[in-house]
Amino acid sequence: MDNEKKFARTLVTTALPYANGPVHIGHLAGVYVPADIYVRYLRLQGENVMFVGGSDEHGVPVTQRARKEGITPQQVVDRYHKIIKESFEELGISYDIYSRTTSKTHHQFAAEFFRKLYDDGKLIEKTTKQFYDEQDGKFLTDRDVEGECPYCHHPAAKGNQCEDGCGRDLDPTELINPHAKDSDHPLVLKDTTNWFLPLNEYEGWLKEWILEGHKEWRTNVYGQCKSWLDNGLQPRAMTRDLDWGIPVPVEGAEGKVLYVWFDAPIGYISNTKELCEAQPERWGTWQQWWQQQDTRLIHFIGKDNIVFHCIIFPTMMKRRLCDARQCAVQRVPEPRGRQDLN
Ligand code: B3M
Ligand code: ZN
Repeated sequence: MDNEKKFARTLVTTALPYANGPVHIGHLAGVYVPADIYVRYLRLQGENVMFVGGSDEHGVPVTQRARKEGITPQQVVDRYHKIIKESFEELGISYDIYSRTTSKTHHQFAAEFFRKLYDDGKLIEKTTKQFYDEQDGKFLTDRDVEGECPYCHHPAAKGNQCEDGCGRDLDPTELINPHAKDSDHPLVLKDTTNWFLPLNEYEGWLKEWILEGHKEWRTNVYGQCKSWLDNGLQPRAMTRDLDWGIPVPVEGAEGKVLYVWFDAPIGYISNTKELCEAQPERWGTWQQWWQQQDTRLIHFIGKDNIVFHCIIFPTMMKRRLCDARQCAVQRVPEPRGRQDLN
């Protein structure tokens, strides 16, 4: 593995499971046990390794669970974070830190991360049309809209993807007979402004960095990245009209939060920070782990998470932490079996 280069430290992360249910055997077999075995192996080799995990406590999966159970999102994540953390402990997954994205450290760090991008003019402000439930007075996220798939005509495609049909990525406005997932409230399309990460501006860099620089990535990971890059990248929204999440730290952005796929990978960094601040003599600083050329970064993820870890997060990092990501070598092991992490 990466034999050509000597690294001073290795940071291993595991996908942050949504705290909307317990972890199951698929998660464990596909991500957490392999990561733990790998980390234990590195430790036995005398390597300086940090093993970082945590719960992903924002996003629609949590709000959906809260709605289903008639409790608040905070109650959902408190319940499941505890259950998940205890499962990992009982199983002997040897994390150096297992934290959560509702932690104060993470909220502050993710908000600052966004704010720096915003202040540096690295985000695009765009107004788009989103489905709005006038009865409840709120926007629906793409996943909360359902309808018939315009391609394969599956009757219950989700607004973001035809998950149980042809698998295509969708825009909710493409759906035939769009309606709210959990109610029969009529929907209207309404303008809303959000902030986008211009992935397209990074296509050249990503092509070089991934397609030339990381030929050692697992075949399916490399292949999926190549297909994304060949199809051309579009600006991607990093904020959402939702009431559960990290508030967008910009004046006039009330009622908007950071997109969960923006804040969750930042969780790897804020959890590193939390650990470094708790034991600086043992771990040093988070910057050493995330911004130095001699750090090796390895993500263990599910296959649905490839684009976020290989394209979006690196672009965020490049924009925010300058060229750090160019230095940290990232490997994404091929997930085994289905990791139904959603
Ligand atoms: N929680 C999605 C999933 O569980 C998401 C992973 C975040 S990793 C930064 O599949
Ligand atoms: Zn379809």
